[in-house]
Amino acid sequence: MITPRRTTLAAAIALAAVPPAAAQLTLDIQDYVQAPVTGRVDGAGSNELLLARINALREEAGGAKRFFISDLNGPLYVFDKATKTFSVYLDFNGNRGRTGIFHKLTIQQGYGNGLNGFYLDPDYARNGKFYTVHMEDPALPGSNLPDNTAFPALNVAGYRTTDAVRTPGPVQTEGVLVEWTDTNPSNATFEGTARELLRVQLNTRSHPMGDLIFNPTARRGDPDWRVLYVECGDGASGESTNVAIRSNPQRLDTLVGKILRIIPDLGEHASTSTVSGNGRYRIPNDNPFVATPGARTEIWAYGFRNPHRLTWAVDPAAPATSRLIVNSVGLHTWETVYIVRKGGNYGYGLREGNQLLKLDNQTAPLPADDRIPLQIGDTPSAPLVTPLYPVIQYGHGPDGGDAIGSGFVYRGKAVPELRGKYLFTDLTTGRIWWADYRDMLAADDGRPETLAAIHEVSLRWNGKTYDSIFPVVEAAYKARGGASPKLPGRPELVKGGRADVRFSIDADGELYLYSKSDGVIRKVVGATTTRTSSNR
Ligand SMILES: [Ca+2]
Ligand SMILES: [Ca+2]
Repeated sequence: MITPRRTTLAAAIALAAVPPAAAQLTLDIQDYVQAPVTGRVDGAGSNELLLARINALREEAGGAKRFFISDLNGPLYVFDKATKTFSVYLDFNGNRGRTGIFHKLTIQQGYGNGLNGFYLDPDYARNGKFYTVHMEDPALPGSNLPDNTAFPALNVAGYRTTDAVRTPGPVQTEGVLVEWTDTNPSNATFEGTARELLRVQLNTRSHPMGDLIFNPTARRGDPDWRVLYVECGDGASGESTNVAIRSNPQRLDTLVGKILRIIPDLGEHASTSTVSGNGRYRIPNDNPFVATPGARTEIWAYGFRNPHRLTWAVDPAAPATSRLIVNSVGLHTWETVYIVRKGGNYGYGLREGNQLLKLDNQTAPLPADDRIPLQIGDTPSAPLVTPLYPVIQYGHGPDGGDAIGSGFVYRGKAVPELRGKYLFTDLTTGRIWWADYRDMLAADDGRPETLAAIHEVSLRWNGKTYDSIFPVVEAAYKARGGASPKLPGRPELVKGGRADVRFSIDADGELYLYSKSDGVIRKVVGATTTRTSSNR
């Protein structure tokens, strides 16, 4: 029997999937720079055949001369904008036969393994600090201490690892959060020290730990100043047929399937926080579970599958509407964007998108009593909490995509057409959509059936217009010598291969697109809106 609520939900999904005829937005994109090839052009292997696994582009506050660009395969570059040259700032890849820092870095399998996360301290220009997350395979040979042979200015004396935070079930990898302090932040080389802050066990190579972000609106003296948000994927536990680990994203005594909030610098906010159990960072007193017995106090929000991209949406004209936004890759049905609330339970692996996720990993309508028991340890307990739902979702298949990439609310000056719009990518198809940020705020209403409408973007590159960036990436992959007949990626994906494209922003809020498949960074340089009589 179909309840009225289900009818409403179905209608809402249909509306979200097919927005009414609207203006067509076309982005003008230009090639910006090609990253050095760190993969293999011969088309062999899995991750190896991605030409350069660019995974972050960051710029220091007030910066104008350089970017920091990371490649999952190991290098962290300083990129000189004037000369368009890459300098290796650090190389994390110390696998057998490589000269980088970490012998146990794992890069071969799992889309997000390697140097996963990188973010500059908001005060980097003065304190030289930045933070990285990389993935280690404990079974790989060698020490898990950093090796400074190739980077002798990295002082490793006194570096100590931390005990990995236990995750129930088998362990394949560990996510490692490290704080780096460069004693001279103004040059393109690293000289200084490093400090391991946190090490988290993950059940598989999928859905790792990775993205990091500071609140860009926080200023010295604010509670969020230099407070770091870290996302940790569920290690594929939430879809596991092993019921012993399936509840890991819901369990408040684990760090997987969570967004964490910590104060990395032990000297910051000392009077309003406590030192973590491992003594390496601080826990803000206003974290939501500091008073919950048995809960990990680092947790800010929970119940995620692969919340691999974090961004702060900032409207300079309305700072109070700033929100932390997370994009999470779905299982079989829904790709999602969430507005992150303190202490929120985002439902996975008991919900996917705005639906119930059953033990057989199929989705179904929400139950009449839409509440989930709090879980600490093996057994669910009281109290019951109502999960929070996406503000954007799109389905898998020809009308949608496969795996959501990153997104940003545009706050730059160069392309006024984009102001107030949240633009995001689908990793595999290379499709790009936008949503009105006000619609996203409105959809953050506790009602699963209300979602922000999304509108597909077309792209203009080298004088031609495209429905997605996929053919642009494919052409560049081939032009750079890539020999694989199809872009890398599994055949069940919509187009057979992955454009693997994500947005990033510079310090001015201008948008860039980067792809692992072709290793090219492109810039959004303009946009036009044309009125259409029907949606494409
Ligand atoms: Ca330096
Ligand atoms: Ca809603």
